[in-house]
Amino acid sequence: MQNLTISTQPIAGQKPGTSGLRKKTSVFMSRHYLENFIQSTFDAIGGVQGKSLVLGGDGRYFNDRAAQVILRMAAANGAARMIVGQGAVLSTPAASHLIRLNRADGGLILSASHNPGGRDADFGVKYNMANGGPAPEAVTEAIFARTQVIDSYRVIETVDVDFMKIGAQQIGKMEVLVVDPVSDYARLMESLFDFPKIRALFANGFRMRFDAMCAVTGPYATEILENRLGAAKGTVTHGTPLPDFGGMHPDPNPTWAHELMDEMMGADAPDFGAASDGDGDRNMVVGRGIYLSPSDSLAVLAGNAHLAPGYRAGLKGVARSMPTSAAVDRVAAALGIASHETPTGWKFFGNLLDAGKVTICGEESFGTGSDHVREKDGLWAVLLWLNILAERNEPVVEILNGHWRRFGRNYYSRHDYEALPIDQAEAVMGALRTRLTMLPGTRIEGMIIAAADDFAYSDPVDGSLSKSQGLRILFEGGSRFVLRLSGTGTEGATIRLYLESYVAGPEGLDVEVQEALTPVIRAAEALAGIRAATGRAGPDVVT
Ligand code: G16
Repeated sequence: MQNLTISTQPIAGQKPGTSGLRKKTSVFMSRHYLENFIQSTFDAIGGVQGKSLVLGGDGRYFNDRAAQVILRMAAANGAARMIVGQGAVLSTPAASHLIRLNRADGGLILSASHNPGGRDADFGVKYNMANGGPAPEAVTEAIFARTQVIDSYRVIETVDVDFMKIGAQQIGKMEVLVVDPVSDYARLMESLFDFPKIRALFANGFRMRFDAMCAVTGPYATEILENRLGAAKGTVTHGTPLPDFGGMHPDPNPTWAHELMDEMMGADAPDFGAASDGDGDRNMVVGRGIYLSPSDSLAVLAGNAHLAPGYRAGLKGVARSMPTSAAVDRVAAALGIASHETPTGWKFFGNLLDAGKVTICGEESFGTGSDHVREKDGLWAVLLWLNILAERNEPVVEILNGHWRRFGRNYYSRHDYEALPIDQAEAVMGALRTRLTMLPGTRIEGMIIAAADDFAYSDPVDGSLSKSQGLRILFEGGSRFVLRLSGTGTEGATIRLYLESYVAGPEGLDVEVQEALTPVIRAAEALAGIRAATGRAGPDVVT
């Protein structure tokens, strides 16, 4: 066993995006690429001497090889202990929980989330802090700065750790503790939700389909839904995690989870459907014959969370990312609690959760979670829905309609223009940005622009300022559109166009979504000209 210092050179482009560093798998597998990023991470957090870290990933191609390299580097850098999920697998929320449960100093999560996996697809690495949450911008910037000057990394030459063997092993002086990836997480879920009540729901014939999309949630969902809650065997489909996710695109939205959508919209559909993504932090929920937008799901969960034991004391506050619809704000107002608006990225919720200002958070990008961990949590959202359904004993469609009757409806959709040339996408953003100050007061498509800005966020806890977080065009009456560039892609640029229109009701609550949004869609094209500038006939993905 030899402790080596390997000379290296900076590699361009190792800048973490919305959620860690995501690149093509072949890029991560190229010489020194992973090692440079890991050593830079260790250096940027003040070294790992004597520290304990959690390590796991979503099981995608290269997950196990990368985990072996990281362990050898952690040992060479003096780490005291690494807690690793069996098979080097952990869902993102389970990793967050393990960091908190074991009071670890942080964790490394190997995932490109909802991006496809495989040798020709995507890979990613993310560093999480001692609170269990994604590193804030100050830390990711320090990591990036370090990648630009790195000249060596440390690694121990040794045999592989046996990732399948539960228990303690050693690499030199460093302990490697391989743990069951599911059991601690399942215990946490049992502490938050009324399992006997949900078990009774299933025993009374309630039928569900959970599409794990050949990704990491399979074992978690099978253990919790089928084994502990008594859902029928086969409730979980695509439940075996595969390195290439079986060729599926593990992004739980109506486009990519179309098998689930077809079943839920078909004859004899189950009562409730759900899907999760590559690393288990996203969720899509579907009722029989009805799709719920993530923004509506967040609002209903916030309004009904008190029905679950873990939230019976009420919510301290809620938070949503800026592009997420304002539906949850209306619930917060009714509950008399604050609703915070943050930039896109779960990392922005961390301070609010740590400071006890919010209990539940959510994003339009199919993420919902609470203060039980510091990541969004797909299965948690599904279980909270199940707990609510068990308490209310009403179909999903009734709950949703009742919600809209009470609060009004925020019609909402996101149009994605993917894989655009970067300069073309930046030109679209730039052109709209320069016009922002001139727009207020303009009448377009029968609506008047009330305000237009480039969203900036001042963190109420640490005062940090995050600028340029999306262009907002706000109309009088609550309609708006938002334009921003995705920070999670690995090819070209993706423009996200977020569209929202509010109807107070009682009339007009059941219009088809794209139809209800037509004036906003037209106004967005007139003002931002995405189709005109890119030559695209329309968006690639509509959610
Ligand atoms: C990540 C972040 C989310 C964010 C989403 C979309 O999700 O964790 O907070 O909303 O990306 O980001 P973008 O619009 O920049 O692509 P995940 O599930 O990919 O980790």
